Amino acid sequence: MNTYGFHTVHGRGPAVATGVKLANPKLSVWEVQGDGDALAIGGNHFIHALRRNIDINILLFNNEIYGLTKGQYSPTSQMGKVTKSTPFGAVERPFHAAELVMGAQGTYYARTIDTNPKLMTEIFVKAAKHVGTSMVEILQNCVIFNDKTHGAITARENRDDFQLHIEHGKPMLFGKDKNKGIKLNGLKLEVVTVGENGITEKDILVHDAHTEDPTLHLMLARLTPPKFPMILGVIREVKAKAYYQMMEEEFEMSKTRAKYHTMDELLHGGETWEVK
Ligand SMILES: Cc1ncc(C[n+]2csc(CCOP(=O)(O)OP(=O)(O)O)c2C)c(N)n1
Ligand SMILES: [Mg+2]
Repeated sequence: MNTYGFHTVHGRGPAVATGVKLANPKLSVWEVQGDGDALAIGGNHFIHALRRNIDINILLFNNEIYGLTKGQYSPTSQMGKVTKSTPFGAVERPFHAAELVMGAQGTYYARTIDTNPKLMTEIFVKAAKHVGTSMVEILQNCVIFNDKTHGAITARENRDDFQLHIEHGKPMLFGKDKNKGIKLNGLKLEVVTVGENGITEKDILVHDAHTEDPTLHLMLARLTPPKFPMILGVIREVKAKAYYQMMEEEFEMSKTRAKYHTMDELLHGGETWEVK
């Protein structure tokens, strides 16, 4: 890649990316994080980069483990997971990264998977175009320390049933014959089959990524196999002013209210003395 970049302190990438973007809003800023990095040591920085809607793109590579340090459990490791630091199984409930995005009023959340570079490219392009913090979660395998952690979703025999690629404005259909779909039943989502029990395509939810209310986005992001397919694609993409835009507006406004406009005016604005 023909780009500038640098490594920062583990977990503090969002703080550095925030500074880079605000110092020069014309830059396209991309920040690469791991699940331990973004959701454990850097959880605080992560949520505020989302809440502030800094116009940066966060790529969260979620392999559900601390890979670099050789296999300790992370906040996304599944409950019961045996790792170097949980020899009898993890007793914590894992985060869905999306829960933090919605909880922090994030404006863009998409999920993709390492085995599908085409979908990944589409999502990255959309993230780049989004004004505000874009958070792309990439479900990633760690061959050495957490092999096949997303195996249920990627296995050839399950792929069609356990992956649903959603698109704004399109019905949420999936399966080999594209006849299974997601239906809203009261306050719950369920999987139904078109053509069975009087279900028609009209019963299937149509994806609205642009609605401000995050309720349904969160419900979709929380679905997991085997009961549901994993939802991939752009789940949430809503318009809101980015931090640097509001900062620039405030800066302009402050100039109209300012008592002094130049350094000279400031220096001569008060009582002055001449030293002889
Ligand atoms: C300030 C600081 N604390 C701890 C570490 C040690 N450390 C390096 S990588 C890592 C965890 C990496 O896990 P994750 O973010 O999930 O990335 P992965 O290696 O799995 O891609 C830790 C704890 C560090 N480098 N710096
Ligand atoms: Mg990791």
